[in-house]
Amino acid sequence: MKVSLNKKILDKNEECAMQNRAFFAENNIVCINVISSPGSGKTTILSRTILDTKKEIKIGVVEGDIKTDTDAEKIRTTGAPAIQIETKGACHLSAEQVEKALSAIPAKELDIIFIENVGNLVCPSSFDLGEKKRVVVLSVPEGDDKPTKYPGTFAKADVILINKMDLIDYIDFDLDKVLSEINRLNPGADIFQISATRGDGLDEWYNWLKSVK
Ligand SMILES: Nc1nc2c(ncn2[C@@H]2O[C@H](COP(=O)(O)OP(=O)(O)OP(=O)(O)O)[C@@H](O)[C@H]2O)c(=O)[nH]1
Ligand SMILES: [Mg+2]
Ligand SMILES: [Zn+2]
Repeated sequence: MKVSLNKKILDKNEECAMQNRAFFAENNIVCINVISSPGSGKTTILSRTILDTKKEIKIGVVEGDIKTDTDAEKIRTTGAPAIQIETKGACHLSAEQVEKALSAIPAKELDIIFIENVGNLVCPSSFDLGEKKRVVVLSVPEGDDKPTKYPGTFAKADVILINKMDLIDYIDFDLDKVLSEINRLNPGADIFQISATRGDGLDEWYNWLKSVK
C-alpha cells in the first residue's frame, strides 16, 4: 500500500518534470538542480557565481526552503531574479512547485535557472524537477564520509563542488578518500574544489557553466 502510494507520487512528479524539461528546452534555458546538506554554501556559491559571471550569463534562481524567504532575498541583492518556494515542511522540492515558481520570474529571458533544493542529502535526489544538470555540494566541515553514507545523491550528480576548501587545514577531512569514493560511485562527474568565500577554484566552475549554457 505504502509502496504504491509512493510510486503514484513519483509518477505524477515525473510527468510534471517532463513538462518542465520541455519548457526549458523550448526556451533555451539550462536548468540546474543544486542539492546538498543544510549550510554547505549553496546560496553563497550562487550569489557569488551571479556576480562574477553577470556579463556573460543571465541567471535566475528558484529557492526551496521549508520556511522563510531569506535565501531568495540574498539572491535578489545581486540583481538576479529569485523566487522562494516555501515547502511547508516537505524536505524536497517537487516538479509541480518548480512549474508554479517559473511563472514568477522572467524565465524566458534567462540562460541558466538554478534551483536551490531544500538542504537534505536524501530525498531531493529521487525527485526529478526537469533539470538538465545536477550539482551536489559537499563542504569540508560536513566530513569526508558523506559520499559513502549518501551514495545515491552523489551517484546522480553531473558536478560535485567540494566547498569551504579554505577550512581544509583546520578539519580532519581526507580529500583523497573523498575523491576516490566519488570516482567509484560516479566516475563521470566533474569535481571542482572551491571556496565560495575566498574564491579558490571558481574559474573552473564558471568555465563548466559557460560550457553548458
Ligand atoms: N569558510 C567558508 N564558509 C563558507 C563558504 N561558503 C559558505 N560559507 C558559509 O557557510 C554558511 C552557510 O552558507 P549558505 O550559503 O547559507 O549555505 P546553504 O547551503 O545555502 O544553506 P541552507 O540554504 O540553509 O541549506 C554561511 O555562514 C556562509 O558564509 C566557504 O567557502 N568557506
Ligand atoms: Mg541556502
Ligand atoms: Zn523529502
